Amino acid sequence: MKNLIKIAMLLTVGLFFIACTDDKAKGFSKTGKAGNLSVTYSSEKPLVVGNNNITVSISENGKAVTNATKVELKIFMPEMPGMPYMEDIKLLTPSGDAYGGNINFSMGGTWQVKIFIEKDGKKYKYSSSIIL
Ligand SMILES: [Cu+2]
Repeated sequence: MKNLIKIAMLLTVGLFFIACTDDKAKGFSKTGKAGNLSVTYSSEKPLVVGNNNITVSISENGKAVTNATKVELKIFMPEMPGMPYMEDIKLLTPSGDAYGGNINFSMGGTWQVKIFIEKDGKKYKYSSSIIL
């Protein structure tokens, strides 16, 4: 009986630990289409007001696109009553099979996200939005 209690306690502590670490590890990721390209933008950490390290991975027919000539990330918030238009634009740099860069969300709210991709002389645009 004592052993059963011990096992139950260990399991409880173990599950609690897993739940906590899982929560901390939970970053951000969103996927969509830009023409025939599949685009994912993600962050290892949850998105925050301020600086965020964003990774953009692109694939075509299930294969990673590593030869894009340009990958640009733009975030903006339209003008609102009492608030000017805000934006941040970054040219992303190749990093492994993806493209990375830093983007700054200057405040909480809904941000429009655009990713402009140029590849083999063609231009693609991915549109998304996030709520901070
Ligand atoms: Cu605003």
